[in-house]
Amino acid sequence: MSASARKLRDRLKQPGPIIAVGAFSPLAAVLAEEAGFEAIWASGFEISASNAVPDANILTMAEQLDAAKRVARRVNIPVIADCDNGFGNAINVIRTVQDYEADGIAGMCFEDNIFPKRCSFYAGVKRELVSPEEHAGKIKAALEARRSQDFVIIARTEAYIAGWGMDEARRRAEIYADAGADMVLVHSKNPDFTELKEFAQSWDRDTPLVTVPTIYNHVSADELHEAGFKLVIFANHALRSSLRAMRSTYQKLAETRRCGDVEPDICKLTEVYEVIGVPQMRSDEKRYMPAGGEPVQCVILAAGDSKHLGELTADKPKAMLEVRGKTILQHQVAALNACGIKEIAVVRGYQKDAVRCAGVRTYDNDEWESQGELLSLLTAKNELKGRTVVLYGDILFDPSILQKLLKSEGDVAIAVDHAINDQPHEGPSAPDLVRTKHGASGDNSRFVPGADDEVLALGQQVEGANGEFAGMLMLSHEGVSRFLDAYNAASEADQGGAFHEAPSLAKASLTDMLQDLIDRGTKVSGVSIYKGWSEVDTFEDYRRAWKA
Ligand code: SPV
Ligand code: MG
Repeated sequence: MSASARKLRDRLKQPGPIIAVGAFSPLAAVLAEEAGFEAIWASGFEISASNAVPDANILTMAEQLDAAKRVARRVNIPVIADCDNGFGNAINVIRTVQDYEADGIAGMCFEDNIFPKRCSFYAGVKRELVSPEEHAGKIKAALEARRSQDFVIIARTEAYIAGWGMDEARRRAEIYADAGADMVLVHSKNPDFTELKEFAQSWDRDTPLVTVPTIYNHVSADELHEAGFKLVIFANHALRSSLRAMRSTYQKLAETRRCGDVEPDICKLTEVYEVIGVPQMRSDEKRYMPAGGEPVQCVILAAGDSKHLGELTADKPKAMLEVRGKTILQHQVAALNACGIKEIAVVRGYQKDAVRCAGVRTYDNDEWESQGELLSLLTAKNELKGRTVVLYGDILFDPSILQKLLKSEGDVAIAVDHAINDQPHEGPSAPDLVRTKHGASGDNSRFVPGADDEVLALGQQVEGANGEFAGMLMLSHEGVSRFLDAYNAASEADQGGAFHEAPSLAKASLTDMLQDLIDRGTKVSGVSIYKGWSEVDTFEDYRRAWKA
């Protein structure tokens, strides 16, 4: 907690003026920090006004502290709190210091107004000051109450404000400096800066001076510094600018009764999102939460027939094979649901009427015999809107693989199983091989589960492969448009010839299209996995699936 007090202390020792700017809300404070201010002034005037009450000790100490600490939590610059008169006498000051310091405030200022106070600027209100001796007692109480010597105690005199002139202002300022205050604020509402300038120039104590130039506002921070002030407080300008902006927006809305009319004068929603950290939240969700926060849909490709399972698939596609009491499709739906994916579409073709499963929509590729997976996927084109997972319909997999895939930052990401080096693929059909950037040498020592490794090539005839495509693809919003653009370009250029490893674009598989994307310069991320999935292509695969 004392880190911010230390920061303020260190800064005060450095040359040049330091400007503290009023911020009455955490949002305002974030903007102040963004603008480059080095400190925040938790202004009693602003905090009171933002609660629609006068600055006259109407808010309690706890309310003022709450506002200041919420500001302090959101910024990395020190917060100096305006503590009015310490919210009471010297005894109240003790608790005020302890609580403000404990809540991460870097320093506090309190003035020699009586309790309850009146804002320095309100005209025609009762104004009384405590004796300088009483205020010195409060300063001593504050100095002894702080836990860290870094916590900055600013003593403020309202002598000028109360109309008592230079001599009383100086007498009080000296008493407060002698009592040990770290800084002394001499407040004035005289538009003519001459008198205050004279005060500062003739100030002969080491205690640095503080000023609030709200009324002598033609004087710059640098001129104030030149005159002898170290800390300059721009106390209430954000509150005043936002009041005017809000009033005009409300008036216009009430007049026109159409919210679009104020749109040109207000910031975009996205500007709000940036300031409040929505981009950060997005990446935190990816890092720390189970996948599935963002709506994701899935398309399962189950249109093809099976060449190696004989009678087992005579009346149904592989997706409808039963494995341990559930069909492969039901296993897939359960894994998708476990990852928060509820929007699931299945592309049917071979024995389409046998494809039945609760919680899925179906699309039909009636040309399944003459078409490949790519065109099957495109029959469900309506599903390709935002983040989309595409699954082969004959794979069983552990939901943790899907979780890893969903966490990928890549626009186009596939699950790549690196077990292939240790345990060569068995069975009659060739696996979908993958060569990735880091593992191109076949060295799996760099294998990090879930890590993204750029895919350089994929297909059944890939040289130097170090992984196998596990039949799981994820496209981000951007990935979907790249995928569709690439397909459209390929389709325009198509003259019926071979498309990558396929005899034609019509017969292309997913891997052909992915290779095409790579060739067109789109990065395909390979999310590293090691086993945890199986394809059901042969009797042997099917037997193993039952064992698992
Ligand atoms: C505040 O901002 O609340 C101050 C400075 O105390 S002034 O309003 O100028 O008194
Ligand atoms: Mg104040």
